[in-house]
Formats: sequence, C-alpha cells, structure tokens
Amino acid sequence: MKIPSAIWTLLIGIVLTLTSLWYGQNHGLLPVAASDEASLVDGLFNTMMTVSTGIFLIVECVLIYSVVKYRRRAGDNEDGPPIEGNIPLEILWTAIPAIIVIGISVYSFDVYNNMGGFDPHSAHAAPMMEDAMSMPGTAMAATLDDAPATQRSPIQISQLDPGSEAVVNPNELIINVAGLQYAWLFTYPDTGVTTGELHLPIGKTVEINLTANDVIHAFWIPEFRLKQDAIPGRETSLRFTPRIPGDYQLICAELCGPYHGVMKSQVVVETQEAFDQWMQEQLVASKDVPNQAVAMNSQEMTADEFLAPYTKDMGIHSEILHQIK
Ligand SMILES: [Cu+2]
Repeated sequence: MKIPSAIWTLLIGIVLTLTSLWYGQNHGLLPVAASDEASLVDGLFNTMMTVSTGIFLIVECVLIYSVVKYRRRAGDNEDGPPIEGNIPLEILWTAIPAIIVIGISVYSFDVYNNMGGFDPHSAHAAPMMEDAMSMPGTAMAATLDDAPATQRSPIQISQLDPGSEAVVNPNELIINVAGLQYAWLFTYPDTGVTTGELHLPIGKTVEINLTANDVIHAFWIPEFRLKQDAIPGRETSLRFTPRIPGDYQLICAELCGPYHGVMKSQVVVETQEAFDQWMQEQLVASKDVPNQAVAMNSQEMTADEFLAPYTKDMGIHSEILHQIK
C-alpha cells in the first residue's frame, strides 16, 4: 500500500510540532528563575525557542531530503528542469515569517510592559530627575546632558533621597545603586547604609534606582532576568521581587573600561530575619568607628578595647594583642 504524500506531510508536521514544543520547554539553557518576573521573560524565550526549533527542523529536513532525493546519479549529465518563480509560494514564505515576527514583537512588548518597562519609577521620581523621568522610554534612552550625578557620591545620593520619597510603599525596599569603574555601590536609604554587596529579603518587592558615577554601566542579574543601563546624570529604575534564596552575581553588562570583566558584585537573597540581622551588622559596623574613636580620644576606652572589634575580625585574640603591646 502506498501512503499518500498528504498523510506523510501531516505526520511529519505533527512530529516536528511536538518535538519543537518539547524542546522549547526543556532546552535547559537558562539559569534558575529567581525572581517573580523571571517567568515572564522565560515564557517569551521558550516561545521563541519553540518557533526557532520548528523552523530549524523544517529547513534541515527539507535540505537533507533534497540532497538525497535530487542527488546527481551516475551517467546523468543533464541539467535539472528550469524552474523559475512561484508567486503563491513566495507570498507564503513572506507571510509566515511576518506573522511570527509581529507575534513575537507584540508578546515582547507585553512582557516589557508587565515588568514596568514603559512606566519606570512612576511611584516616586527624585525631584532633580523629574524632567528626565517624564520623557517616555527613558529607561532605554541614553542622553548625557542632565544634571551630573557624577558629582554626587553614593552617600550624597542617600541623603538626597529620603526627602523625595513622598510615596513610599512600606512593603517595598528601595535601594540606590551606583555603578562606577569597576564596582557597584548599594545604598539603603531607610538606614543610610552603603555596602558593596546587595542583600535582598525573599518576596519583598525591590525598587532599584540606578545611576552611574563615570561612564555607562549595565546592571545585570541573569537569575532575575533583569538588565538595565546605569547612565551618568540620569536615574533609571527597576522593580522586581526576588523569590528563591541563594547567592547570585550582579554583572556589569556594558563594556566600561579595561577592568569591565571583573565588575561583579555578590547578590544575596535571604529571609527577612537574616536580612534584618545583616542590616544591623552593617549599621553597627558603620557607627562603631566614629563612636569608638571619640571614646578613645576622651580616654573612656583603652587601646585594647578600641582595637578589639578589628582584631576579632582578623582572628587575633585580645590576650595576644596585650602581649605584643
Ligand atoms: Cu561597568
């Protein structure tokens, strides 16, 4: 019995569709999805992966089939039949990619919108940045003629911000991030703490206000599926909710100088308790130094007592310190 070619086409179509759908969901190319927003990006990526796998398989199958079926046989010295032009086919192979591209664009705009891309920073814009923020699409635009944030140190940024936070959601954690050659500085305006490590509590929405002190950098945490330019003189913003505890890396994704490759910072997603404890430690560490210096100057503290917290960090026992004095 000879199977009609329409049945073959149907069967091959079903196999290719199922294979593409399976691979689109099981490619294993992405790191763990550690934020609530990551699934939006993964959905888009998986859809594109499904479509491209289908196209790849169709093209390769037709290619291999044609190479085998229409190969030159021994003793055959003729040219193939002169085939030229096929209007319906050309319309079809123009229409299908056009539909795919339009579909993916609409889908990706929707994902971008759901992640707050078109309305960054709507809850509160820092006053000095309001002009920049009222322009549409500022998250992506890169103009360098605004008030120079290059003049502001991270400490100054933290001092500026509390006054500007007229609308603050208590369930939201605001962090000011400054990129500079070649490090990231994180300032928590609630406490005034500035660190080189980004700590985030699980399940709490974070708003990152991003700027750069020298050249353009880009804030990229692959596990959160987030990437945003950090631009001198302009504040860009990102909003997301970390979900899976763990250690991740914040990587600079914009070539910013000879040491760009090492511009990475640790990101720690931890429980609220662990976060609070870490914050306390940062507060103590930042306040210890001046208080102790004052205490020692006014003779309330011996040199041993003054040095104790530092020697403890270095693993030096206070008795040894006493002996070598
Ligand atoms: Cu950089």
